[in-house]
Amino acid sequence: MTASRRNFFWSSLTGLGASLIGRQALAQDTQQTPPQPRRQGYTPVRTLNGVTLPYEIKDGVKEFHLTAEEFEHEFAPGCVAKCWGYNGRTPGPTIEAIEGDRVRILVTNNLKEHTSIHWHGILLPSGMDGVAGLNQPHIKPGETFAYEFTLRQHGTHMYHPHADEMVQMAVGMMGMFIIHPKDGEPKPIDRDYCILMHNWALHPGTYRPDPSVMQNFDLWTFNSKVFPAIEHLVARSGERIRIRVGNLSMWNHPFHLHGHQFHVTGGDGGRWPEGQWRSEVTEVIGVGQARDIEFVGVPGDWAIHCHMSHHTMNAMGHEIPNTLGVKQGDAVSKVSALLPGYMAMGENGMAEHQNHTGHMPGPKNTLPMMMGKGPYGNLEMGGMFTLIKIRDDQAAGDYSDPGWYKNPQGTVAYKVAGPKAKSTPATNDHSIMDHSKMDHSKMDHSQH
Ligand SMILES: [Cu+2]
Repeated sequence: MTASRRNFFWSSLTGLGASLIGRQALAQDTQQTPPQPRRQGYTPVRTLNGVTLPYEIKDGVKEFHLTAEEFEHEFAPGCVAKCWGYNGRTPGPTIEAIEGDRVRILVTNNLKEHTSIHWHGILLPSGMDGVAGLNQPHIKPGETFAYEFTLRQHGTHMYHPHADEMVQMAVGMMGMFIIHPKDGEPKPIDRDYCILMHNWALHPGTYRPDPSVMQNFDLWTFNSKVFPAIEHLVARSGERIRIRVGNLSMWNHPFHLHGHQFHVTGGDGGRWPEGQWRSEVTEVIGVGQARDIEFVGVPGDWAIHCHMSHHTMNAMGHEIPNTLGVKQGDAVSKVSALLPGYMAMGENGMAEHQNHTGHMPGPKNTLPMMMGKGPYGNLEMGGMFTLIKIRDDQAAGDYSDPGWYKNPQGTVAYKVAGPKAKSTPATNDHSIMDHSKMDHSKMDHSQH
């Protein structure tokens, strides 16, 4: 991307408002994940916005089938790209199995170049490790290869190509491979979620992720979706919740959960003995690592996000003039007349930008930097951000959206003083109501 194009906040300006990314769009996506009852002594993993790969048992072997192919992927309504992945999706379907299983994974290559799959973190014979040229011949277009091995471990693992890896991963080829312990777990898990983190150089107005970018990415994703198109996590108060987080992006991500102290309980190396668990609120998930966090649910709506603040934004300019504290007067409108879609950083910050989406024209096929609405106003987030909604009355196994949390009376931050009559308002925000005078404990936020 050229420097001049980087000088614009393209992303803030798209004509697509956050309002379009409403509940209906989210609900459709949610339906892709079928209800998953507890079976075989473990709680099946739920892949946000994704699916689990079905299998057939043939001669005692669990046989899975992955097809590498190109397809159109939607990061959020209004932003699609030609991506590569498996079985028509990125990340590919989650492979789920049990320690001791013998698995056979058939891999068909429907790409126009060769590929292979490396089973990241899995103990197996050298010839099954998937590094094309080293462990096996490349899988050429139209060919199907079989990988077959016995699972000798449990834990949170990943899969990805090891042929033209930089390109193939940059455009979406990756997935998770979860192995449950054969004898169950001492502290059983009630909700088991998995998230695969990635980054994409999908420059505004383009339709193919750019594999050459090393640092300045446009989209930061959980399971190849950006907030607010990322499914919420849901749980019942007191349930034991695990989130398995893998990272196949180009950055390390400090994964942060609000409202709880979690334990880091394992990852690539399986579930650690309890004496090795660490109490944390943020865990850095390094590139190529997987980490499991576990916690007991506390009622509320709690944010879950990467703590690199640029990773909770959607596409933005990286070489923009910093105008914080600078009175710009009518300069912006004068520049806008010459350069449609121009916007500078605001004098008082950037929060006002979310309100411009929807009524200012922007480039095609990108997303506003800041999106999402909550019961009290704009969330001003994007990228690697979602919520966990924990409720006292959420039925076991029910993953439906319970609506916004009804805070008990007297437990919401409240205003005690306002600006003096003559001072300048801090923002020209025209969409946020003054919620401070309302008693939210009696409101039903599920209708928002
Ligand atoms: Cu991050």
